[in-house]
Amino acid sequence: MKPVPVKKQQVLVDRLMKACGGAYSPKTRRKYFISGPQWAAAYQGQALFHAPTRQPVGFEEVIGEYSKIGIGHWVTHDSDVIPTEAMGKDEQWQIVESIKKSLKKHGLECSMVTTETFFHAVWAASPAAESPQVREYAAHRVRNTVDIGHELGAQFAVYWPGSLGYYTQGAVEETETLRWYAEALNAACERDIEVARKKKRAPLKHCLEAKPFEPQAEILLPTSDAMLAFISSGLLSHPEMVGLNPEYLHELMWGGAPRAALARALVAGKLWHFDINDGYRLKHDVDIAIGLVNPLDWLNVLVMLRSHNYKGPFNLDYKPPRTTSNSGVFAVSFPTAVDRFITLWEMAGEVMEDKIVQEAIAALKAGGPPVDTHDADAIAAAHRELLTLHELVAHRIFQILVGAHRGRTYSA
Ligand code: GLT
Ligand code: MN
Ligand code: MN
Repeated sequence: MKPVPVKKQQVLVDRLMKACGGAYSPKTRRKYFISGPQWAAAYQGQALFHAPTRQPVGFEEVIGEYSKIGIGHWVTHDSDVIPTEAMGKDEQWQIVESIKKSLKKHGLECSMVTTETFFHAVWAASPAAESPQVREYAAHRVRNTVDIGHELGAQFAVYWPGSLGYYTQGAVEETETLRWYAEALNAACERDIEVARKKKRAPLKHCLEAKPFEPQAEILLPTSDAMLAFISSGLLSHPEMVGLNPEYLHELMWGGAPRAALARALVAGKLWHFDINDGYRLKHDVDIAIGLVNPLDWLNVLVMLRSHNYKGPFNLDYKPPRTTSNSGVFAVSFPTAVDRFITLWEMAGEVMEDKIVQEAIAALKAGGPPVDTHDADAIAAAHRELLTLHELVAHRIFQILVGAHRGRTYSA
């Protein structure tokens, strides 16, 4: 193949995108509770060892492009759209007004708002720092996010306390820091109760998001399980208002099984919001798009969520790779991520309805013939053949993933 002139590259990408086929219409995409973060589309590819590879984009463009794709919900950090120095001031409310106009114009809803408590220098010692001034400022920022959330019509607020921790031990006393962090959440919940009453709206659902490493070296709430313990620790004044926003990759990062982490959130009644993406175990937060690394695991995750009637949002918290261009973000990254999600979601429905899977699981639950239930050897013998079904079910789910259940074969 000849070198591709710069002028022709975008056309080539568009043509191959079309050739991929299998895209859902924007109308179909809008039927799912999928949200697109401002920060994901606006991510410029920068990192500690990486210069940006893309130009900045503002909320107008992101909302407009999400609308064209068929992403029905938009989410944001306060600081993604409001300069830190304008927080809580008149300028903030002017920006919020123009966001409202833009959402209305493009037919999107804001489903979630989140406070940035990790980027600015003020958070160097975390939002629950020793200095009461920092903590008062943190309370101000989360209260302000609650105000913005209600103004934009959001249902959820998310908190990612990734800077709650330290690099060096000694100065930070962990129990004290956790108490101080709880105070910030309490401030948010108390403000929420007030504003919701005034505006005659339901209070927001406040969701904690864990990540096991980054940006602190040691993190005080590193997993969703740690957060469940924190919610029921007695430190929160309104634990019923606080739940979880697990992120698929963040559970993988510490070596956990995302499905099991979600199960623990489900049985606690705290699975309220879900960040969807993909990546690798025991690596940094690579935020790859859903299904590009672990499609089979994702299929199983969605079977679980469908069978538990999860109705919360699926938030596309992933970072388009640095190799993708500005136009590629909206032409390739987001539509393909949405379409893989929908495909996996619908496929999960097929798994649930599959006669072979159903019969195998029913048989496993029926068990073997009655034997003495105090006799381990007899019980094992009574189930010897039946238990092969575990592997058979896994194989069947793989067949559904690759379409082999419909007779599709893969050979020359
Ligand atoms: C940050 C983090 C994400 C969180 C965002 C919400 S911030 O990008 O890595 O996983 O969801 O604050
Ligand atoms: Mn996330
Ligand atoms: Mn992440």
